[in-house]
Amino acid sequence: SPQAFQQWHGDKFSMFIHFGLYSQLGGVWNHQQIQDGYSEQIRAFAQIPQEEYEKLASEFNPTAFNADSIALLAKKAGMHSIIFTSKHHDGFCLFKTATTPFNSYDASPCKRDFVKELAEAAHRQGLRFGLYFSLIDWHYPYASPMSPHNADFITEAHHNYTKQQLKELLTRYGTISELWFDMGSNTPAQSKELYEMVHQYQPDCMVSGRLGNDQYNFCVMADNDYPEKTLHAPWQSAASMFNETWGYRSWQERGKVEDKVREKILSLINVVSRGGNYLLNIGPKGNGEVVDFEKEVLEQMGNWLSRYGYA
Ligand code: FUL
Repeated sequence: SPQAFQQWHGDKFSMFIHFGLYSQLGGVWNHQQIQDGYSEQIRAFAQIPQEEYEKLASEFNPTAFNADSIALLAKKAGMHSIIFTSKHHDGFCLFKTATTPFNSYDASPCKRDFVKELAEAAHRQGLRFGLYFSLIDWHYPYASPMSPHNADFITEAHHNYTKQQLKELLTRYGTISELWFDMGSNTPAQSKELYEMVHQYQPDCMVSGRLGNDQYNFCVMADNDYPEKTLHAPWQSAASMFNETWGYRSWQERGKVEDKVREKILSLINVVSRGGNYLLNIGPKGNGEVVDFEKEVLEQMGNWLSRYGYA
């Protein structure tokens, strides 16, 4: 609806969070820095066997993950919503689900539902809350086999599995502002079904273009990409702090906070002045702690915005 669009468009600046089992590795496997590919996809790039990767679930206990302080940080940064990786390509669910034991509540000592924690914390801060959801799944046994850059097709079993998880996500956590589907090779019928399902449970939820087959409420640029002119469809640019990764990378060269603040403020202005929404990512460490550098960048962006009356 036009109202849902207006509301979403009003977000302008939002926080993306990539957090999962991969955060514990921080871009390192077998004492080696894995240079190829994004660190959230380390399972594929380092060819980590499934059993080894599953062990990470039994060690996952991010005691420093504090949803309230993350929501507060987003608010201080002048952001209006938070989009969280409910499930990335590795298939590990950061929420309690009946569909698979491979989730942070059942497979991990922490027994936590991070979607719930963040949804509640965001809503408490008056922020909107949305979900990233990967349409490829490297853990689900009846999906197409792992490939770092796409599945050949989505099997019917996998599509049904997705629908069950989506129903849980859309019915248990209050209002979901956007569903950031990623990396699907859906058939037109599969995309349409998911699109309709989202609106059945959450009429005002905005669906990302990466669902495929023109079933969307807003377009997403390629990763870290900006259009060269004003677009007239609803659109969003999603950016990581460093182009190389979205998930935590322990050995990332970060440079100076001031330089990053300037770079990201220029991107924010570029996007928002052309009518887009800017989604800026943080990748907390495996223990759940927000990287100091990223925290400082966001705080300083917020200071700048409030100095000019925008936050
Ligand atoms: C991409 C994914 O493959 C990356 O891992 C990341 O999640 C980015 C935001 O979207 O398509």
